[in-house]
Amino acid sequence: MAFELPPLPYAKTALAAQHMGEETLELHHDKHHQAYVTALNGFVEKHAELQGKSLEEIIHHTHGKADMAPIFNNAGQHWNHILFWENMSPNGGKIPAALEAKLTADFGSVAAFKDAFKTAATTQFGSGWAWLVLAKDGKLKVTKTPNGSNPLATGEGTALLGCDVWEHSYYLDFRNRRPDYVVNWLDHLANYEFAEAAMKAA
Ligand code: MN3
Repeated sequence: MAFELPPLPYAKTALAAQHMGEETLELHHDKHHQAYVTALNGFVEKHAELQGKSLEEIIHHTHGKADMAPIFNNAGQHWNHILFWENMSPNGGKIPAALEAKLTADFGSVAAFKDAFKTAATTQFGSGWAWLVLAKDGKLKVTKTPNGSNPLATGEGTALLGCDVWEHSYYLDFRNRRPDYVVNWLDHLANYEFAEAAMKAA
């Protein structure tokens, strides 16, 4: 069965007050994410060994194989964006108690977590992602990945939050100011309730 673009979990105008405008969501979801899904389906059609595999299985199967890099990139980006849409909310920015306690325990403070996340997001050269993961040792960690990679592929842990730092995610709203986009994302867009639920489920 072909992979499909999931609908956004909110209206395209829902995040405008938090500085992610309708035009950004329209292009990012309807064009960029759709293009990854379309390309992935094209690869699956041509590669018998991918047929019947889940998205996660395709990511593991293609990760680190040079000849399968285009397939990995599109599968990774499909997985990353499914999470990204869920990782934002019109009521974003509010950190629930259990996650706040865990962030404080593992980073020293919520501010220290945000500093680490901002550093990861702004030092990812070129395109990529910044992540909050629950690592295998049970600690929360901040990581970054280039292009379409993610913590599922690298085995760095369970992804709780992923922030897209490709220019297409912020250029219309923030121009070249990636640091401002990231700070705003952490303070006003990030769905920490989703992150806390994912942490408890892991
Ligand atoms: Mn993107």
